[in-house]
Amino acid sequence: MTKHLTALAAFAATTALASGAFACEVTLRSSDTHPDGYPTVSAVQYMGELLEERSGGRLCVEVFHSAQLGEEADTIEQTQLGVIDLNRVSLGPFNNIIEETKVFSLPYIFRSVEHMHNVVDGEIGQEILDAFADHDLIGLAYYDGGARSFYNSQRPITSIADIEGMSFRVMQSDVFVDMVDALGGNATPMPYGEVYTSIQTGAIDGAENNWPSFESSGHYEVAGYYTLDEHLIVPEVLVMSEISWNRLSAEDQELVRQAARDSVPFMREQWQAREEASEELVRAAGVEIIEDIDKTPFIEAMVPVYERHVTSDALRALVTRIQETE
Ligand code: GTR
Repeated sequence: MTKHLTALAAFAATTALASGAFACEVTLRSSDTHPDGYPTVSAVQYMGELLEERSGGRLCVEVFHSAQLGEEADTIEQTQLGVIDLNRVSLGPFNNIIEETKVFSLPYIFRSVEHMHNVVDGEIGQEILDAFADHDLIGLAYYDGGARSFYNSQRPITSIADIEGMSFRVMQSDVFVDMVDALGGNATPMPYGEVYTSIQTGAIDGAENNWPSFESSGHYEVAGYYTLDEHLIVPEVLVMSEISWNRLSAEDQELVRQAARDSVPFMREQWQAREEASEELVRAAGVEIIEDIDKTPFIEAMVPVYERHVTSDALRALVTRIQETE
């Protein structure tokens, strides 16, 4: 009888597993502004696969891409409140909330993407992730966001003089407002989802972003000039709501942390491939690309931005350590 029951139970368990009835005790809802197939979206989906596999199907992730859960600044608040569990966002929109994140958002703070990797993969990167804990968030991992450059609908920008009087959308961070001001332009902080129409209707002249965002947002259709001044290399970040985090056991928290870490190399590969593909598509569409820009005057123009935002000994020390990192 017992034997019979055990066999039956085993059968039931197999069928239940196969039909997914035992799957996903916890489903973490994750937000992303980008469309399906974008490297950040794929990376969090991949992280979810790792998590599901390693938890025996108990812990799952569902990615709500294409800003289905809202624009970044709003989703950050929702994540702090525990309405959204996971959020993949640029570090930029955190600047006005978590002071330490400003150092990674300073123009030209990173000499190259490789330099950025060396910093975020090391102690400084971890210290800044840890700073999220004071703001109801758990910093899990950094993803790539390439280098950001200016694009506009009006004219080729070949030097700072061309920026004079032009208006650019920036992410909602005072650092970026001051950055555009320092170049003689007018900055308009606005949600990502409003940029296309704003350029199209002439409400603003342009914006700034990396190749994959310039392409996937369609902004290249309305802004025909892209100047590779590469003023920002802002990493992306994957954060979790502390409220959702505290609902997990210590073991499950570690599974989440590790899956996030393990999604980073996957993300970097995806990113590189997408950067190339996006660049190819934008060039083929006939956008005028202004390359070989002399960055020195741009870098020099950023002194007031540093003076304005690097205001404490702690921030100054972070900037020096970043600059000293190979
Ligand atoms: C993208 C970034 C997004 C978002 C967007 C923006 O490069 O991946 O998270 O911050 O830029 O400019 O709002």
